[in-house]
Amino acid sequence: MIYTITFNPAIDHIMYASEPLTKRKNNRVSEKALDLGGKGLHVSHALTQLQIENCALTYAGAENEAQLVSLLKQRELRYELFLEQDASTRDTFVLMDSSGEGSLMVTEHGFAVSRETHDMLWQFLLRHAATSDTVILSGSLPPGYSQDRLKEILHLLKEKQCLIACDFSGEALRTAITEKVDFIKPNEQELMELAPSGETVEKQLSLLNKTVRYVVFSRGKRGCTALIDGDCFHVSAPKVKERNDTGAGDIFVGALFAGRERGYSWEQSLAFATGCSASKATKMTSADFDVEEAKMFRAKTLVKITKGVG
Ligand code: TA6
Repeated sequence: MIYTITFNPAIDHIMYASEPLTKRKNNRVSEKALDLGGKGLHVSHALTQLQIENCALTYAGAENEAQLVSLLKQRELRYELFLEQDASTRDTFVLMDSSGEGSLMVTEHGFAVSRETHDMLWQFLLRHAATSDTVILSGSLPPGYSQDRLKEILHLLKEKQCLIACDFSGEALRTAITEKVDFIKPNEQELMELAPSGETVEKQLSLLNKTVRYVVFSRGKRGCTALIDGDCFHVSAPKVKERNDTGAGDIFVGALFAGRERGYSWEQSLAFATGCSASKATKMTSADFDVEEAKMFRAKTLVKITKGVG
């Protein structure tokens, strides 16, 4: 079983302006959509689309629970909500235009999670997580959610010997590394924040790989570099007509672990994930991708393998 954990879910309001977005002007929306927001929920969407058994675990605000549940059901996710009373799940606004220069995302902080609600998640994992499970923790932490609370979750999952994958940034990413999780996926900004200036990317990745078994360095439309058990995979992404890059990294993570669940090699899983992520970028919403289109993009993905980091 794969569990995803979303500490800070969101409701994404996606708006498309037919003219280039301009400050000090009333930019008219020609298309809009609502979608699930929060990285772990997107990972679960990818796993569900790919028929991989999974359960999305997420904190949620009780005030607008119905809105989030409606989106979870639309995407046919299996989920467990850990409700915070007198709180609302945050909104994210994703603005795009015809310029093709990517999306502009504006995200609220979200609600503070009480000790009681945190304990509900911890108790659920104590009862249900098993050694053969993969647990994917993604996205930002809620306001005031301490690293100690994150460590409580990670320590429990390590005691259960689950495979722990973290798609975090900032302090949470540092915690994941010091806690020696199994997988991280830093992007360029996150890698730069992690390591002292002047270190080459290859050196930084090698150092991380001494602590974390699987390190995937995400370069967005330029593909990724993955260090897996001493091998280095350089993956180039196919060129696509981008509509909305939001969620592409999350779909990559979901498809990567879907590939592993299907018994694909790491090389095959990385290429498959790249194809799915590329398909997502061609869609307007935060999580849609087309499985058949992904296979076509996968065929255009190149993977070069070198021993160590070359
Ligand atoms: O990765 C896409 C996304 O999950 C959007 O859906 C939006 O909700 C935002 O990122 C939330 O990011 P955060 O890092 O705060 O979890």
